[in-house]
Amino acid sequence: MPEKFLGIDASTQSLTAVAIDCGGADVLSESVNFERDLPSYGTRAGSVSNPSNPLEVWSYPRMWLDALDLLFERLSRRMNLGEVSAIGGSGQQHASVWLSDQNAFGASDGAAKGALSERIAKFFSSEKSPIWMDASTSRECAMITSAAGGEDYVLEATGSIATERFTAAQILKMRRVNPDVYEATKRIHLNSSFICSVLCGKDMPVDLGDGAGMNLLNLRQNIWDRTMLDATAPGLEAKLPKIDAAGCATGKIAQYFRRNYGFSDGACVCAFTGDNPASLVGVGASEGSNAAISLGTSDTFFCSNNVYAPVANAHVFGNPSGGYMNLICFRNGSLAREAFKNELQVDWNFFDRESFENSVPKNDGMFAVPFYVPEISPKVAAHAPAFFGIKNPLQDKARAVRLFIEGQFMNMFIQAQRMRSKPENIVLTGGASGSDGIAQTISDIFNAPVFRLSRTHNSAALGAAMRAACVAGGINLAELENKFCSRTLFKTPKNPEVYAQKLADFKKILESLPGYGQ
Ligand code: XUL
Repeated sequence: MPEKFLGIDASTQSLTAVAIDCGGADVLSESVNFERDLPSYGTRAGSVSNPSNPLEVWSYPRMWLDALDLLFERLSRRMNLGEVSAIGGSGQQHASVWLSDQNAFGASDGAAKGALSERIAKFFSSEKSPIWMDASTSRECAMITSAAGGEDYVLEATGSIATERFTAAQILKMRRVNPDVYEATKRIHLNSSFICSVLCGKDMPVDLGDGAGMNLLNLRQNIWDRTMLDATAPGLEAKLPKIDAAGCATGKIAQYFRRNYGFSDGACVCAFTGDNPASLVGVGASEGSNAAISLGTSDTFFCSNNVYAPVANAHVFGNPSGGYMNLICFRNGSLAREAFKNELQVDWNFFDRESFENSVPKNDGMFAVPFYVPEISPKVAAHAPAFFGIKNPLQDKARAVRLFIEGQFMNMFIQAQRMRSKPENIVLTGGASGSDGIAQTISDIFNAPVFRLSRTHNSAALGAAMRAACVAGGINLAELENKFCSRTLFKTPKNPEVYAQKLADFKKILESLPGYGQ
């Protein structure tokens, strides 16, 4: 019975491996930080932005290759890589890698340790990879939408409206701005399928989880969408990898990794996915009515969903465990909470706990729209929080905090409902997930128990390792979740009835905001 599996997550800032031992429940992690460990590339937290146009953001695929060597070098000092049965993986979504030859990956054969980047970089038709932080393609989004026959078509076919960071807009921009690069390119990989192909020494497919982040994949039929291909660039289909529609494509690990890091001949590599779909698996939420809320710089809501229900300003991706996943990003997350805490001149203890102990949830006609910057979910113009039904909000600080947090999560609930998502369990992750007040408010608004993970690992890399154990090791997902994603109950609903009416009123307020949905 195969027991050891490796998950690799190629995120924006680092390359992380998580090894799981399904014999017991041991987990080992190792990571390479791009900025700290590979300073010669001059990235800040793994990316570079154009000083004369900060909307343009890229990274270097060559750096990712150097990181792969460094990661395996470090990992091989801590474990016997020969015992790994299969590798799964994930990558930051949307990033594209531009290659002049689809057979480039065989070039690692026979190379000595550390020579991966030198062998493969020769085949880059662009040394840069535009990444998800790039927002410079509004014009291309408008062009694609118009050529495809309108926003409704793009949304219905691909699960998202044309979106700046998505790969189609980045491809059209490359074709417009650097037509020579577009012409010279024979293969456009995603970060995920690129790293997977390197590990296999041959061209590997994209999966439905990451492929859905391109605005090119028809999510009803699981094929490249003819209309979207034509709306993006001529001859595009021939430049794209195949699609792993069944979610079970595997290859054998390339000779380079066997020879230099001791992987066994039989070790296989499963098609990689996006970091968000892999995280859905890694937090144990890819099956059943589970949702995860990640409270970070921006807040993210994601859940599995058997229904295909795309809406503007949220995304549908393939779920690695089958069906779909929904992802909604909220720009006004932790940064907004911090700005409001500073405005009130209170500390985190007051913001996270005391304010909730000194106020009660009430359906009293008082509301806060908690947006410091224009929000994307829903699309509204905003530059400061707005209060309704309360005259001097800043004088009752405890109530003001409660209203602010209620506003954030009533909005999240309303947006999730639009995607027909009504989770029965919620897993909280990220920096603010320890806040009692926030967790209780979420539990009341969603009328669902809120859990925290018992152990914290890189959830994308863990999810990728679990995928390898399922796909290549034939191990049951429920068994893996029991071992690696155990959760503890944090809060249960106490006041759900207060929010039933409050939510309906808050929805009307949102819809009346300037620029709503435009
Ligand atoms: C999702 C997105 C980000 C990246 C981060 O659409 O752009 O979450 O996947 O790596």
